[in-house]
Amino acid sequence: MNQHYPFINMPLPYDYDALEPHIDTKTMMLHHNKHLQAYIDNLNRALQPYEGLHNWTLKELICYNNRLPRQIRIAVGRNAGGVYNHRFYFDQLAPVNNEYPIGLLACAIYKKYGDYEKFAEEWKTQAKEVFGSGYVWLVVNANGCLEMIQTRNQETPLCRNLSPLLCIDVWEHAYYLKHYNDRASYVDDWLEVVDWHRAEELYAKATNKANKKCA
Ligand code: MN3
Repeated sequence: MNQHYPFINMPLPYDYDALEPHIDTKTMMLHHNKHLQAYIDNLNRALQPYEGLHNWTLKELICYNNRLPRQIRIAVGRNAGGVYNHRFYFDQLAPVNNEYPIGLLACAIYKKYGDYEKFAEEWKTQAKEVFGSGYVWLVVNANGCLEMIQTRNQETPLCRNLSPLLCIDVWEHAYYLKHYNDRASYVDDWLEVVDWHRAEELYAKATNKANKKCA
């Protein structure tokens, strides 16, 4: 359901005010109801005249962008990326109080970064380094190892043999109403509402898929 045209904006898996006081209600409403909705509307609008594309999944639209009619490649690339990235962003957040990694993912994080604080510090450094609009992702690479990567605008880590576990949206609309220009304090707040259970599930799937243990 909702895997192909016409894409619809699914309700959040929690209330708009569920991430208070870390991420404020108004930001969540605008981010989901206006920003993500606009990506969905623009994607549907670009695809509407092309019936042959109506059963393409979001991932296909992103990864096989060069097979699309030339005149909609840019629009579909940007907007399908925006839909994928925002769905991922919202789905990984949770109002529950589980602010530390768990399970095998926790082991992998501590092995690579030393401890949670060092992981968080590196995450924050990466988030601050994104120039302009974009995201930072924690991914499992083809060797089964954790890696932090940055993507610009609405580019995604899909199609690159990477399995995303977490992403932080550092477009200003994700934090400006509450945090103004203080991206670092937004990162601190974001870390309080990460759904580490979901990240751990994604990690298990990703490492099975890579079929390799990170050396
Ligand atoms: Mn956004």
